[in-house]
Amino acid sequence: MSYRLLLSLCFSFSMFANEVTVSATSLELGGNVFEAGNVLDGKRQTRWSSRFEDNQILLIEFKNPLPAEKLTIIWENAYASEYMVSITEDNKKCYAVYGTIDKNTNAQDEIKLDRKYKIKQLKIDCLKRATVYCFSIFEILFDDKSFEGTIISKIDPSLK
Ligand SMILES: [Ca+2]
Repeated sequence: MSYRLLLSLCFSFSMFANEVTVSATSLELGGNVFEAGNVLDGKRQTRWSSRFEDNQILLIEFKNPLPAEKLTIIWENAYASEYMVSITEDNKKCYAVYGTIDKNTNAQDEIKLDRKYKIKQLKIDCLKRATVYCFSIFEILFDDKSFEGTIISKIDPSLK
């Protein structure tokens, strides 16, 4: 393969590769071990974990909108008994797509959306903890698939 061809292949790959920023209002003590981006890294053993307080937010922002009509949230034992999920497609209109006030098991939640969304932002408002510990999510899937691309993790206590 010629150097020029390789270069153009790399260039076109980078044009299509997606990038995501995952922000959380807090992390459990232990810092980066529990960073927010762990919910999209495709590994079932890594997780985001908040500090041990109610009302935490996880915000996922895709550089290129990700089309999906089903979300799967894989909770750790420390799940949310009350939480809400919302989506924006164009950073303007916000769609509340799911909410529960009586989740009583850490079983994964499979959320079928009412249509296919071009997800620009996905926000999970974790309102009430099921345990005295944190909110913790192993992985989030889109149409049963893991995200593929670059992941940036952030802590942003000012998220609303
Ligand atoms: Ca993970």
